[in-house]
Amino acid sequence: MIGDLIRRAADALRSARRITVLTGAGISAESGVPTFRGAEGLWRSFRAEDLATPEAFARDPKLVWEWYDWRRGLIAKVRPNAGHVGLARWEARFPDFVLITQNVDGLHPLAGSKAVLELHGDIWKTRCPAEGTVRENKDVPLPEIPPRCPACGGLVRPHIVWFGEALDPAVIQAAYAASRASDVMVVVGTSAIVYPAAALPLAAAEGGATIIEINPDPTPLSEQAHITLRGKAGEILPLIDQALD
Ligand code: BJW
Repeated sequence: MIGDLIRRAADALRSARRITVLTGAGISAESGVPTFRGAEGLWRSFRAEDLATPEAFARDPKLVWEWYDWRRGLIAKVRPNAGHVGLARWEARFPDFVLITQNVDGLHPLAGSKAVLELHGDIWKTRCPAEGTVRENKDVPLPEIPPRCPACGGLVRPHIVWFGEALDPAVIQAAYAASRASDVMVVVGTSAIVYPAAALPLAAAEGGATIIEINPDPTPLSEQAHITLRGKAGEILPLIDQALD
């Protein structure tokens, strides 16, 4: 049964001209990065309102940065898994391929993906709200919490899109354009409830794309998916890759 679905997914990919992939926290789960929702998700132990909103940062920047410092320490220890590596291979294999991720962990680039649309930012960058300057910062742990801008001395924030904040217009526009134009969209490891990311597969479906979902659990997208592969990204993506050869 799963073999038939893998073959159908591989056939769809082989005959597609434009392929778009949208990933979420689930693709990094097998690397050891916690997801947000679900039994062991971050939102079980932490309140998003206290940590992932601009209001939370204005109220208590130290608390917010301590949480990010902890997550950065955790992510620094892990490696990309077979799912990330499989998608990096697809970028090299398919001439018209776009990878969109909601993840901020940087594991796609680390696996070798070169062009990644990072919808929600990058945990390895800081932004100075006063100057708008974005800087790479890979210090683990951070030597000073909260960290300060080396130029103006003001507080910097994580370069991450929090709830209630707009996504970078250039990034979300590119993501919509790729989604609408795609013949196949593969949606991997996302609960598909956070907007506007969750609207991308819907835009792809409206544009006539075949939607393939890879997730061990059902999501609000599952009913609209044409091919549903119930399983872990690190197992399913290599199987599709083998079926493509
Ligand atoms: C596996 C697996 C394995 C497990 N293999 N799979 C429309 C309707 C309702 C609400 C809204 C709406 N439009 C906007 C909103 C508000 C809000 C929103 O969507 N809220 C919903 C929760 C209802 N959206 C926003 O606020 C966005 N901003 C916005 O819309 O601004 C408008 C605006 C315009 C102009 C001016 C100003 C404002 C911003 C959203 C930012 C989201 N940020 C976060 C937190 C960042 C913090 C951080 O990382 O440090 O990003 S939320 C969190 O959720 C994180 C993720 O990227 C995002 C998505 O989560 P994801 O990736 O789907 O993970 P999980 O945990 O939910 O799911 C994991 C999945 O993996 C599960 O399905 C598992 O089964 C699966 N899985 N193991 C494969 N091995």
